[in-house]
Amino acid sequence: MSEENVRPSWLHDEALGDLERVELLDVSLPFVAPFGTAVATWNSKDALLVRITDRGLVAWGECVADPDPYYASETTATARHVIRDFLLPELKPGMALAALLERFRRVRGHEMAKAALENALLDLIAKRRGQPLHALLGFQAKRVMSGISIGFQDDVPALLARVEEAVTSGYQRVKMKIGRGRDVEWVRAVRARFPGIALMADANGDYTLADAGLLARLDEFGLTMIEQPLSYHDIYQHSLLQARLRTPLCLDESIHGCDDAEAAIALKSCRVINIKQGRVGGLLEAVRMAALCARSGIPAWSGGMDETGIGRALNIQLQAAPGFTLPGDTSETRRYFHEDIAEPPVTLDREGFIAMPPGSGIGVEVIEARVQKRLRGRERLK
Ligand code: OSB
Ligand code: MG
Repeated sequence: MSEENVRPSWLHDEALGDLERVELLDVSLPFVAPFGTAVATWNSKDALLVRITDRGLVAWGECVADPDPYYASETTATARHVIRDFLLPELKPGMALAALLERFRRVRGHEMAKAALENALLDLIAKRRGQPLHALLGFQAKRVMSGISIGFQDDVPALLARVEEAVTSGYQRVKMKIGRGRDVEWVRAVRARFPGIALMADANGDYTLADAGLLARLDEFGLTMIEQPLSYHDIYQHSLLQARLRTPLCLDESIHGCDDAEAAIALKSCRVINIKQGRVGGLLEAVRMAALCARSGIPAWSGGMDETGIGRALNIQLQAAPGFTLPGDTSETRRYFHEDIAEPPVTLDREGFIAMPPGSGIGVEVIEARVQKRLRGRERLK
């Protein structure tokens, strides 16, 4: 929350009420091209959506978990289980959102499940008030910076072509994936061809401390940061690695909330933090993390999980919060999908910025007919 708005009534006092209908929808949207990382290659976005209907309003949340546990331990199936059997049953008619979130604390972990439900409820509250989410959270609309995350390509020429396309499109920062055997020479080739661009590399946890010497060879390329070089659950070893590198490290997978961020900052495990609202338990924790980073002098940016238009809109609304000082993984819709489930699509303006979506709540309109077309399963919880 913004400082002047720390105890808003919509959060602490107003009852969410007896919601008419809550559903979980499984959708599968084919990607324009496969997305390859050190841990997996995904051909489609298979997402679990939360859909709430109440008194003429429809609110949405998107769980960022994948069907597999390769990026994170949560999956769409564990999120369904936790939302259905542990989170939603805590919601009682007289309860305000803050009280519900307090009950969520009893459930250990499962931040992606919590985020999906919290975000859908925030969308509902914002729509009831006729406000966009950034305004509900206390922030002014602004254009947000753009960045692109380019997955593994078959060879260096293909990678250079993708980077070229990104630079021409106006993206303000380019991220490339690295991993064992696809690192120093790949980065060298991109840097040689594009000496001036803001370039970073994401290893998705593919290395160990024994690779410190190899990772130090990346120092000569002036990367803005190396993201998550070591294990997905490590904070301490990253501090040892950071001490041996000139290039700033950025943590992604290891950070599940403000406590982890505080530990990483105190240990000097990283100099930058990737805030994914879906990975840290929702928009409210993400806003608190951005404020923590700002207070600590740690630049932060909004990561992505190849979301549909719903999650993408949430990530854009979030970036109205101060603290997001670097371009994130917020890219145009057409890079991911031939046809998304929400309108309008995300596009870059002439200076490479992205506008807040126009409507209330998440700000985009979910096209139910397109959801229907991509639907793989539907479960009514309430
Ligand atoms: O590590 O940041 C990551 C996508 C899926 C899972 C993990 C990651 C990513 C990305 C792409 O890098 C981000 C995006 O374009 O939404
Ligand atoms: Mg990452």
